[in-house]
Amino acid sequence: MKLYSNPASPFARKARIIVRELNLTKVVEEVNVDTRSQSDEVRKLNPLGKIPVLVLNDGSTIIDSRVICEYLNETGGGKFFPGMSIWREVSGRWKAMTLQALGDGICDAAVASIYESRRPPEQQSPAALEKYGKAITTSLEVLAPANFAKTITIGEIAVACALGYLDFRLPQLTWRENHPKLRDWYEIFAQYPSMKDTWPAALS
Ligand SMILES: N[C@@H](CCC(=O)N[C@@H](CS)C(=O)NCC(=O)O)C(=O)O
Repeated sequence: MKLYSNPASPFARKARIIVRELNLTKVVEEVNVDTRSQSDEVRKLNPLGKIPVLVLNDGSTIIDSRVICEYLNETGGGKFFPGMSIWREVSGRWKAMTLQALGDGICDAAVASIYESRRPPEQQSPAALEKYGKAITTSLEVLAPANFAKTITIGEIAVACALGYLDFRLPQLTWRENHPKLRDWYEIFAQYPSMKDTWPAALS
């Protein structure tokens, strides 16, 4: 399988963490692509022009990090998506999926805000930037590590990737100052080898 990704993408990072946690590194080859300079190539893989994209050995393609992560979890026999059956741990499953949606939503707002700030100053929308900023700060306020799962799920992975992305692209937010509990939780989570091995970096 080929995982088209980029070391700067917080969405691809979730999948790259799962690849490492489930020892799938020998069956999943990571291919770096740049969505800016290789946008035509990326659109051939995913009509939306976004990464990550997973291409299976038979040539079929899976898009969107949530779908890719669930496929990798199933392939590797993981437990990052609790309660796959409606008869078991149903609440755990929806909690994990909702936490993932919140972590991904922070990334959506952060990525959109970065794209907006790269536009020529006269074309930037202060209202849009304010909206993205509010989405990030309000979401951080509701993230309470006391409610996180004891066994790591896709939800905690998504939140950790979001916080890592804020450090990487929006360090001026200094999110730790207002969220000491989240800071303490992240400090421990960030020590996982799979987190260290997927630290965000700009694609050169
Ligand atoms: N919902 C998608 C979001 C993916 C996404 O926004 N990826 C960004 C990179 S961080 C991208 O490919 N952006 C290229 C573009 O929008 O042109 C997912 O979870 O996979």
